Amino acid sequence: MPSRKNFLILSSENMDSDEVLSRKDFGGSLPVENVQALASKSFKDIPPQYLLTEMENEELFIDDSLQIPVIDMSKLGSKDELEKLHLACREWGFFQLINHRVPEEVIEKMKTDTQEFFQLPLEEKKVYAQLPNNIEGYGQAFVVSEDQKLDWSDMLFLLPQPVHQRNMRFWPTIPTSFRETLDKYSLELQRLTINLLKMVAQNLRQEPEKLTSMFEDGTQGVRMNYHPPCIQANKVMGLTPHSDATGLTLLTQVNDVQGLQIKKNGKWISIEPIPGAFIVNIGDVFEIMSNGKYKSIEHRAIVNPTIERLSIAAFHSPNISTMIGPLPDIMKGEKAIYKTLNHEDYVRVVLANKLDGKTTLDHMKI
Ligand SMILES: O=C(O)CCC(=O)C(=O)O
Repeated sequence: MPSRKNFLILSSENMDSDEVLSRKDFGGSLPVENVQALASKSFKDIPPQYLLTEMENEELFIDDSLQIPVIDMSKLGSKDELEKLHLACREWGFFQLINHRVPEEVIEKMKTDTQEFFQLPLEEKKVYAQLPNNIEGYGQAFVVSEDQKLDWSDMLFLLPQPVHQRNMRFWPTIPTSFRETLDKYSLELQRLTINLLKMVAQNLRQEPEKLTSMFEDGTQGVRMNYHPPCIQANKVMGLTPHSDATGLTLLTQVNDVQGLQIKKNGKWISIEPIPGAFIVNIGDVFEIMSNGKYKSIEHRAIVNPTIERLSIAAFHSPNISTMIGPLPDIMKGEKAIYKTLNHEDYVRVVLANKLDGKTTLDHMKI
């Protein structure tokens, strides 16, 4: 059996890329202009596709008096911390996770390799550009029509888990450590997700193994976001308001530039990341599985007028054989408020729509 490290190398060298690409595809995103390149040009007016409408601009009311809960992973053996986690998932859908045991050097290396990748000349990054009908690669996600509004950002999206389905075609080789770095980061975050789910299961009165088995061999997508600065930052959006269509997201802010905001009681709250913590959020799949008990919250990323902003979001979903619907054990006889779909059909619903608030959940409501 090849070791994990060897597997990584074998994947990149031996996989026939046509073979990988001919796997069941779920559609992709239309190609759009590179925003980093656009932002480096001097232009008088921001291209109209990026301009927020007046209504979107009015919606910028921010309440800075609140912060999301902080959960200490090392205390989750105690009833009080477990209750705090339950409340965070129910009332906030977002929390910061400290003492999570992912080694600091693994996180820091992931951050520096991501920064180095986005600093490469455009032509070098384009080697990993998205291809038609494929969601992985360098570009933008969720562009489904020629005339939709665009985000002021570029991204590199990869699917590191399950390992045997990795498409190394899109994994950068510069910086030279990138592949190994992402391999380590991906594995640590997958492990952390499973450990966190064991705690979540206790709170939902679920057998932990029943829940975790759905996420073992599950899908993990890692999206590295790059938001260039914009002189008229208040006229553009780094990442459109959306909820995550997946199960559980672990987010790292790469550099010290604030930008993430979440919607609470109709107002936007700016998140202040705690150094070393992960920002965790409940995704739509979890809201569906918990039949609405846990909340998948709308969030967005705003742009800084003078400094670039980078973040890394790791999305965790159940394995592809899991049906997406309310879990019978959690419902205990109550009426389902969401439909049940097979996972592949669910992914198609997600990718057919542009990123827009909670549209996926609207499609899934009964
Ligand atoms: O950049 C951020 O802080 C948020 C990223 C995010 O929401 C996403 O990638 O889906």
